[in-house]
Amino acid sequence: MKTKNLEKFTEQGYLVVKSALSEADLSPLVAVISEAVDTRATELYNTGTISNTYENLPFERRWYAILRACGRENEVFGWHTLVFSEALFDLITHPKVLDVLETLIGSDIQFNGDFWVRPKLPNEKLTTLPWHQDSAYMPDTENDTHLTVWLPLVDVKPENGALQFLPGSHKSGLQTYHRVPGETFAVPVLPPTSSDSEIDTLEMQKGDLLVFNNLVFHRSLVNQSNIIRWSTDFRFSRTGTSLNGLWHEAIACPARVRESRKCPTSWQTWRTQWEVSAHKDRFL
Ligand SMILES: O=C(O)CCC(=O)C(=O)O
Repeated sequence: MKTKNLEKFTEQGYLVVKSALSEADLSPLVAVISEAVDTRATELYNTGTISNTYENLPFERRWYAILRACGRENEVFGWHTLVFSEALFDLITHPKVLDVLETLIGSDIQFNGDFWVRPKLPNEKLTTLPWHQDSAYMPDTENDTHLTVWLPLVDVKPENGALQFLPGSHKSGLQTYHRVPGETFAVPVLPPTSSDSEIDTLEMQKGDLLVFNNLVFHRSLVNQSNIIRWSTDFRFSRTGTSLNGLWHEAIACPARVRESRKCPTSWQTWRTQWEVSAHKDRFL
């Protein structure tokens, strides 16, 4: 499994591991998100902004119903502070997640501090991301390996905002990017040339794990369904890889050490790092 994973990842720049996590592994984070939604619904109800808290709607529908009732369908790129929790830490440092990473980068692994929970709303422009390489948005990272672990919290199909990849596109290195008026994200000056047949559209079930590197081209399709495509993602690298003053460096921590193959960082330690950093004031 180790060699096969590595071969595929080296060739493609990404890898999907089916059924890597169980319902029980994911449910504590889903509970944290649901609680954040419930808190916000109660606040909006108490201020008279909404007349229904939609508490009977399922996870994949409730937040969208609340936003629609407020007249605010376009929300934010992702949630950060709202989901900061022990459940999140436990998932980031979950042995099943780190076991997959270990097959790719060895057993000295650092969590880079970068995490998001993404409520990708129906027909939302902000979260419909163009072709990009992550190093385009992470200065001075292109000569190192930075891995994103991406976990769907609902089943993902092309209709509800799947990710697409261009296999092997990492091999040409980081392209030049520029800003286009009206676009939120910088885009490659020369967009990747590929016929549609080369594009890999990833259908994923809840429990599957996707890992991709910082140079592979990928994009996020528009969510054309009427449910929220909830997902979460975290970034990692080999311990000691420079984070070059990246915005999340202050909440980076060791996630696995070779000797014990255990996580040497406790939730309490990570929470203290968070509390002294400016992160909680920076993002939703
Ligand atoms: O979750 C998404 O829709 C986009 C994720 C992505 O492109 C990234 O993490 O670089």
